Amino acid sequence: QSGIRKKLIEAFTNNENEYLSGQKLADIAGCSRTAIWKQIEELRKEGFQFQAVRRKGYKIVSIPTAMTADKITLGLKTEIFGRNLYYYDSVESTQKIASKLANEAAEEGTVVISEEQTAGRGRMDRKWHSPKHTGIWMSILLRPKIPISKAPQLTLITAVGVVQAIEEATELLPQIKWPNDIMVNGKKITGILTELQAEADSIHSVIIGIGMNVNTLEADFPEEIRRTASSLSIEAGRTIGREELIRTILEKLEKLYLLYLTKGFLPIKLMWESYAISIGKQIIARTITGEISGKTIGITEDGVLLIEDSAGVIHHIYSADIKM
Ligand code: BT5
Repeated sequence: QSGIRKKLIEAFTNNENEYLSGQKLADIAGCSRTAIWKQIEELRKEGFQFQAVRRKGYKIVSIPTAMTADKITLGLKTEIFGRNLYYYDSVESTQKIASKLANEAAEEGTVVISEEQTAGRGRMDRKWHSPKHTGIWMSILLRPKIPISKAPQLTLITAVGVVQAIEEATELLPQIKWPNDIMVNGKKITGILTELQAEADSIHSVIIGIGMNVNTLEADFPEEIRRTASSLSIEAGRTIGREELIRTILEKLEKLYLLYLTKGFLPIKLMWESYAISIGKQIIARTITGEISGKTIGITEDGVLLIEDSAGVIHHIYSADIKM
């Protein structure tokens, strides 16, 4: 296996701008085409990116580049966010590590980043696809002194920060789909997961998870999300440096978080609304108790979505998936 792998990498690096057919690669490596195909899938999982064209074969697009904790923190202009940073090559989920750190009294602003997650998760135990070297898989530990009922605001604050960071790093115009999706050209680029540990009504810690597809290629996405997901590189047509983007996200988020702690949610609500896609649109909200369809009329001070149905009844939506 490792012999095939070595010969494959050699063949691709010696023929950088050419397509190599499965048969040609099989000849070079002295194995079957199935073995080549399997090995290419393996390399893809590790962050190698290939372009596959029918009848021509494969071309290597990029080799994986790992970040380092130093390259991320160098030049980071924050006081709290990311001052304490844990960087991993591969983990099950950065959320899991961050919540363990929270219990070990890690300080506010602690950040956990991994090149890959083998069990990345979304809301309600859904899967979050996190292939190696292609994205930003990051969790931030916060300890805000706010009541539990206000915790959903943190998802909205994060969404605003992520949008601002993407706007600074690219020419793209990202939009927020309530509550936790960042979309570009109608496709999901980033998902946010806010998890909290609390006792009675006091928050012990909040872990904010951000999963951002940065340099993911279409082929990196599993079939079931290929039509709904995209990455910054696909939409912008170029590779985006992840380290700088992480710094920008942390800087934007810290500013918004401090603004929130001193001035409350209102200034953030206004920014959030200016980025929201779904306001004023006819949608279907799928909640745990059933579906509600109607027109979105905005969010409340607490970040709750308001939907007006055809009978004019206004529904408060605390948690749902939105279909437009
Ligand atoms: C989310 O959940 O969108 C929250 C995702 C949070 C991921 C971060 S990564 C760092 C931290 N560590 C973790 O383990 N998680 C956090 P939700 O709204 O439930 O959306 C999940 C759905 O998005 C899945 O069911 C798929 O349909 C789709 N999906 C999965 N992976 C995706 C990807 N990479 N890009 C776009 N869509 C994806």
